Amino acid sequence: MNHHTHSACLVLAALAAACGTAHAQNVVINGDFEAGNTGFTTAYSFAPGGNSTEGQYTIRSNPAGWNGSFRSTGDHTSGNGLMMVVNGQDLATPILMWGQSVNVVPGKRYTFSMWVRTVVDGPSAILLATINGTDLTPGYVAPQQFSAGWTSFSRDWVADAATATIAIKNLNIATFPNDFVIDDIALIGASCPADLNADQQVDDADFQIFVVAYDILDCADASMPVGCPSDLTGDDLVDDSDFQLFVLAYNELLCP
Ligand SMILES: [Ca+2]
Ligand SMILES: [Ca+2]
Ligand SMILES: [Ca+2]
Ligand SMILES: [Ca+2]
Repeated sequence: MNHHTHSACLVLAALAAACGTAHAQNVVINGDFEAGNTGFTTAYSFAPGGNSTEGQYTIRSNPAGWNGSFRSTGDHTSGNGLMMVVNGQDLATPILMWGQSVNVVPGKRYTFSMWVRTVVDGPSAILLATINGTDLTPGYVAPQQFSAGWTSFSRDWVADAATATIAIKNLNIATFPNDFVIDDIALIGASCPADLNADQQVDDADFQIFVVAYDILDCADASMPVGCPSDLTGDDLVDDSDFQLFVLAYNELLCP
């Protein structure tokens, strides 16, 4: 492999740390709703004054008071911030509850996550996130009890383009109760997955680790290192598609 870019980057790093530091960043805008009713699209109806029917939502610091049946809870971010309060709709087909397009790095692995809390006891949200048309299965069935508190789920996704168009739907199409709040929607890139020995560089030492896993191939093989870290695409195989991602990181040398 060609190392001329490596030495250049090392010189820059020595001079000014110009090659960056490792930091996992959420690329979703206003995923915590602290900026209010902005930054996302939805097919639900915004009803800030109060809830009169299914299919409405608002952005509030407490679901109680918006609808007389909704329980009182703080948001997930801080306990005092804002959240999206949703009265699940009763249409035959789930509609877009929350959507946003964000910039991502092609080939990079991301983790999508969000938080939900049921505010009227009974069958509640079944949340499914879709990115660029790919369903991040399985959908998440929220606990039916308010007493379960805030719960979260996460799903991995490998960027197939420079833009991620995220669409979150509630698959529960029942009228009642199907009432819940959501908060802290996130899409966070893996900081440096090809750095297999965790020294903040992707170099020959990592390549030697990768090659061993590549020769084994199957993550289910007993001889594969625990967790199969060389499977950069998350398909339970260490093959050419992982090698292509590894090479991209190797050419960068330093972790972002
Ligand atoms: Ca919040
Ligand atoms: Ca409802
Ligand atoms: Ca390394
Ligand atoms: Ca793989």
